[in-house]
Amino acid sequence: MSAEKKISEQIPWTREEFEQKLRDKEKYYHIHHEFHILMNTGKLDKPAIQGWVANRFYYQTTIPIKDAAIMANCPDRDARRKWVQRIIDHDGEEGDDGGIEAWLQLAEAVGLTREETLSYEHVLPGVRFAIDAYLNFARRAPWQEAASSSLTELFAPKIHQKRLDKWPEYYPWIGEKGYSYFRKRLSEARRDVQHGLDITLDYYKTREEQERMLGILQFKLDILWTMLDCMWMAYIENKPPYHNC
Ligand code: AHQ
Repeated sequence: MSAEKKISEQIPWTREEFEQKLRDKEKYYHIHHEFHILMNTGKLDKPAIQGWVANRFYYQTTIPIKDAAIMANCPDRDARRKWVQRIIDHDGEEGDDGGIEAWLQLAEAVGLTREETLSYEHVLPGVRFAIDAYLNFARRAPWQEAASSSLTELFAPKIHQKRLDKWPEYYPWIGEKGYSYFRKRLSEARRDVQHGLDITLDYYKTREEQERMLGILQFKLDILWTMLDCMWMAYIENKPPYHNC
């Protein structure tokens, strides 16, 4: 390797360059997965929408547990004061039933019962493995690494807006109460991303550490993409695990 190339690979990116490297990962975001493309062009049938809602419920209920794992590893009081809001956003508090309840409203709005959604009976094995991998990473990783893995949400407001824009036209059978979760996340995701970015841009100092962060973000992008691969097999190919056994 030439001396110039080796040195250039050691110079840390500036905060602006590092942030741009993170944002350049948008091309791998699951909004580009064919399952979401079918969803947002009105080509999913009701069982596929119901399957997505039921499987994503396991993701939604895992998020606050993941965030509590980050809190448990975080000795920084100021960071915890901000991070705790994520748990409240999902679990709710007096006067606000929170995101998990809003997702149950979405489940009922697409024709699922609360009971079958809460039972996780529709959760596909691969979806469970992907989500459990995220939780287990957050439990073991340094809290800053786990915090920065949430930065796939850099790209989330656009995907929530797309559902709000497209679903009423393509899926008029979905009840209005199903939309509150997506509306709620538009502002919450933007606030979360600002805090996650501050932690990330401060924590990773050397070029090697910054490159590691890109790998962590890719790991989380892989989780989101893999979840939809499993749903594609089950609800588009109609080949869920053991379909032919
Ligand atoms: O509804 C979502 C949510 O609450 C979160 C928290 C955050 C995290 O901590 O990893 N990520 C996330 C995401 C949510 N919705 C996903 C979607 O497609 O609706 C996107 C997902 C993310 O981008 O990580």
